[in-house]
Amino acid sequence: MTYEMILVEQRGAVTLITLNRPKALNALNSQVLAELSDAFAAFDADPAQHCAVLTGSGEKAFAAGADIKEMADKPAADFFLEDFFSGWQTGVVATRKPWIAAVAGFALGGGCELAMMADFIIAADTAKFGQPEIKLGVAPGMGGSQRLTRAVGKAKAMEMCLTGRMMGAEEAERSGLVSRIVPAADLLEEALKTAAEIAAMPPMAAMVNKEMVNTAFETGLAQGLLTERRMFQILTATQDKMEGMAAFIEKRPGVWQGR
Ligand code: CO8
Repeated sequence: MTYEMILVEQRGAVTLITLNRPKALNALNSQVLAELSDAFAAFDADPAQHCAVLTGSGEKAFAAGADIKEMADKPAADFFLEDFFSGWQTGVVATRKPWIAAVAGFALGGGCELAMMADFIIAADTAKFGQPEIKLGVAPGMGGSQRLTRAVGKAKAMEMCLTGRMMGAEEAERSGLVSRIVPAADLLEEALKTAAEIAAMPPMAAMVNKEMVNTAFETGLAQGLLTERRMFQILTATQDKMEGMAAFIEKRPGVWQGR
């Protein structure tokens, strides 16, 4: 697939995906979704790629939301019949390998929701998160009301959804929405460095750790603890577990097979 709205490059074992519609503040339309879905599927399928970073082009925005111009005249029945926005679940959230959102500037509406689809968010000090859909007469449609509430709790999520107010980087870190804040000039370098660190881990263990933490986010404690134990037990059957423990005992770095 030829990409027009995103850029994809490989930096060693890290795939860097950049939303590339800076004039529209990287607004997310159907073509962006199709291209992102293709890029994430290629990343997941490539045995040499182990972590990805998604970021926005331009300093102003990660993404200013779903493309309002694409939705403005669309009949309601089409939204329903196309199951509009469901492709984000199958095309982006379904990615099995770990990926990081590197957010500078606006992450609004679908942009905030896309960032929250990542395994974690590293924010520039310029980042601003918000769910302003109410001002357009609608509501979040790509997970905002659900993931934001789980991430920052009911009080802040409710206030943000009901007023559309934005949350700056410091409040986002304090509230648990982002893992950490870095100066805007260092954002990409820091995100790529963290991704490279993850990419150097035993790959199956990285995928399982991702699945476990997501299970904590998405299910109850009893189910989560059972899943964790079973996944842990399954990982003990991997060559990388034998290698990892032998390497520790022999005081040398592990060499991973990815199985
Ligand atoms: N969609 C399309 N185009 C956009 C979007 C967007 N979400 N955001 C910005 N743009 C475009 C502008 O139209 C403008 O284009 P042009 O130059 O051709 O007029 C260009 O980007 C630059 O934007 P501004 O001139 O507005 O830049 P400012 O610096 O003045 O303002 C803001 C920046 C505050 C970010 C402002 O652009 C803004 O408020 N954008 C919209 C934010 C928003 O409301 N996002 C939520 C969108 S809805 C959504 O994401 C989920 C909807 C769920 C609906 C479910 C339906 C079933």
